[in-house]
Amino acid sequence: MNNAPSVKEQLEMHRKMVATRRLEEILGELVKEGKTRGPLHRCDGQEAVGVGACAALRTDDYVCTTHRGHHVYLGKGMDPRRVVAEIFGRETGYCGGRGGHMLLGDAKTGMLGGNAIVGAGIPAATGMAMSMQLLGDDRVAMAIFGDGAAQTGICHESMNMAGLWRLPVIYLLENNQYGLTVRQDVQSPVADLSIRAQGYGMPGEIVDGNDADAVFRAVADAAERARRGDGPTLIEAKTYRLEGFSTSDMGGYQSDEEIALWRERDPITVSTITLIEIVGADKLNQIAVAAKEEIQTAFDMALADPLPQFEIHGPSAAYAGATQ
Ligand SMILES: Cc1ncc(C[n+]2csc(CCOP(=O)(O)OP(=O)(O)O)c2C)c(N)n1
Ligand SMILES: [Mg+2]
Repeated sequence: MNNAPSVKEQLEMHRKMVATRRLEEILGELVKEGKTRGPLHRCDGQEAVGVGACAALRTDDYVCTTHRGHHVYLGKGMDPRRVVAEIFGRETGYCGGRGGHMLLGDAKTGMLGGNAIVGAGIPAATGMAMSMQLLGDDRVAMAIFGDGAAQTGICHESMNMAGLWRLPVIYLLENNQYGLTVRQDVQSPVADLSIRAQGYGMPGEIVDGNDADAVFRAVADAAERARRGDGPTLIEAKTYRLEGFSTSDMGGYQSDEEIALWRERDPITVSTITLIEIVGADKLNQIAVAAKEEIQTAFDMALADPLPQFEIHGPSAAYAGATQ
């Protein structure tokens, strides 16, 4: 199959990766200043997975992601201002400020949810694919999930069912090498989790998760297969979590050499090297400046937005106004 992205699509992926990185950087700064509630899970280094995968799908295709989903939110076309507003609990956020950074969703862009329950997006996307099959339409569902989530029982049950019923679902395993502080080789007896696909009667493949073009091609091929009724695919995107598990991670379990090696293969560097040959440095620079400005504006606007008003009834009313 020949589903390579066009130059226009490559540039749009580059823009969204730069925007996601800036979002993560600003969030990191605000966490240090104590301006967020609770820790956040940053996706620095993994942008090519969410952005590349969503670029290969249609708006009406459904995607479920994880607790580390900012690249997927922007990748699927959500408005950065409303994403930031949700992270900061504002009324203008996608879920009226009730969801927070792990639980954003938006039916219009087909982003049917991040999820704080590890592995929970896998059966959700499988069920969505089942409804698409029953409705007889040509949409696909995609679950993006981590290497830790791949070890859950529900992952096995979902893939088994999808293989049996040839559901139009794409399982995109975002293997960032760690589940919390546990390395993947301590979690699993096999190095390449994609080989499990054979046991579910579906194709399995490994892609370079730091190369947005490679992720795009693999997901576009899988979507084509699913739309013509040939069932699910398991794609394992090998990548790396550059900023630790969460903003409260004390570190110490990832070696400096390992981090340095992956920093050299930063997805934005990979995409810059490809695109500089095609469009030149000036054009890329303009795209980066505009993307960063868009994110700064999103923060400026969202943080000025109002908090939701709650009416508290019953016994909790006694605590209304208590500081947290
Ligand atoms: C069902 C469930 N079990 C445990 C947790 C606690 N937990 C949160 S993230 C995480 C690790 C997830 O690892 P992985 O799937 O590889 O995702 P990553 O954080 O690497 O993106 C765990 C165990 C949880 N949120 N939900
Ligand atoms: Mg992981």
